[in-house]
Amino acid sequence: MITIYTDAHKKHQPDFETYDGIQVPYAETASRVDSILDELRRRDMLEIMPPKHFPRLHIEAVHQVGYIEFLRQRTSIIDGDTTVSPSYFMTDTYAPLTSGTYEASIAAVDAALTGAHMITNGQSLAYSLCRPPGHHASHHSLGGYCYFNNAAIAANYLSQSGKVAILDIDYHHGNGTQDIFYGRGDVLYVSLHANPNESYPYISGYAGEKGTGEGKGFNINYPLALNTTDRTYLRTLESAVNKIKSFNPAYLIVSAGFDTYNLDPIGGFRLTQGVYRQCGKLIANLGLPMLIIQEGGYNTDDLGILVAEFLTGVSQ
Ligand code: Q9C
Ligand code: ZN
Repeated sequence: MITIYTDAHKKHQPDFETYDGIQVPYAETASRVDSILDELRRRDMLEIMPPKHFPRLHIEAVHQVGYIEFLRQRTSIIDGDTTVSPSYFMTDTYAPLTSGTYEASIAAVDAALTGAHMITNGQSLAYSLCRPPGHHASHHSLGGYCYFNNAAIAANYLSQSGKVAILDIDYHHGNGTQDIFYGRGDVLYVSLHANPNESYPYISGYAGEKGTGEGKGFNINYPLALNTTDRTYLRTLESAVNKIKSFNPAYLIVSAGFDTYNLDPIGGFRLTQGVYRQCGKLIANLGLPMLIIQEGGYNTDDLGILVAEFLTGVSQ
C-alpha cells in the first residue's frame, strides 16, 4: 500500500478550538498521524511516497480565490505559536489558524492530488494521509478542523478523466463536499454519518438533500442514529456501495474518517475494531481504482489499528 505523506502537517498545531466561546483542547492533533504511521510500520504495511507540489489552479477550481488568499495572508501575519480564531470565511469555530496552517493545508492538498495523479496513471489503490482533514471545508468556508477540501479537490481533478464517486465514511456529514458537488451530475457524493439533528455539523446531512439541477439524484445521505452498531453500519454501507455500482464511476474516492469507532472521544457510534476490515472489503468489491483520503478519527491510542484494518480490508 502506498501512503502519500509529508510531515509538513506538523506546522499546524492549534492550541484550542472554540466551543460556545470557550477555548477547549484541540482534538485534531498531530499525534493522530504518529498513531497511523506507527501501526502501519509495525505491520510492515508502510511504503511512504512524498507528495508532489501541484499548481494552485486545482484548488481554485473548488475554492474561491478570495478565501484561499484570506488563508494565505491572514496566517502569514500570525506571530510565533499564537492560535487565532478567525472571524470570516467560517462555518463554525472548530478551525483555528496558526502561522503554519496555510502551508500544512497546501501540503495536504498536494498529498490528495498526488494520489489522484497516481490513480490516473494506472495505480489501482493509494492512501493519502492528509492532515488537516478536508470534508467540512466548502467553496469559501473553513470549519470542523478543515481548511481546503482535499477529497473534493482530488475528485474534481479526477473528474477530467471520468465520472467520480466519493464515499464519505467519517462520523460527521461532509457538508463541504456535499456543497461543492451539489449541482454536478458527474461526481456522486454518498455519505454515511451521524444524524445531523443530534450531531455536528447539524446544518446538513439529511436524507432529503439529494442534489439540485444536473446534480439532482447525485447526492445521497445516510444519516444514522447515535449508538449505531457494526451490523447496522455494514448493512447501510452495502446500500451505499450498491448506489455507487449503479452510478458506474471511473474512480472512487473514500473520505475515510475513523471517528465512528466506539472509543472515539468525539463520535457517538459503537463500531468495533473488527468492522473496519469488513468495510474495506465491501468497498474493494466494487473493483474500482480507489483513492483513500484521511479525514477524522480522534482516538489516538487506536486510530492506527483502525486505519491498518481498513487498509488490509481494501487490499484483500
Ligand atoms: N461539541 C472531522 O472529523 N467538534 N471534523 C464538535 C461538539 C467539531 C470533526 C464538538 C468536530 C469536527 C474532520
Ligand atoms: Zn469526523
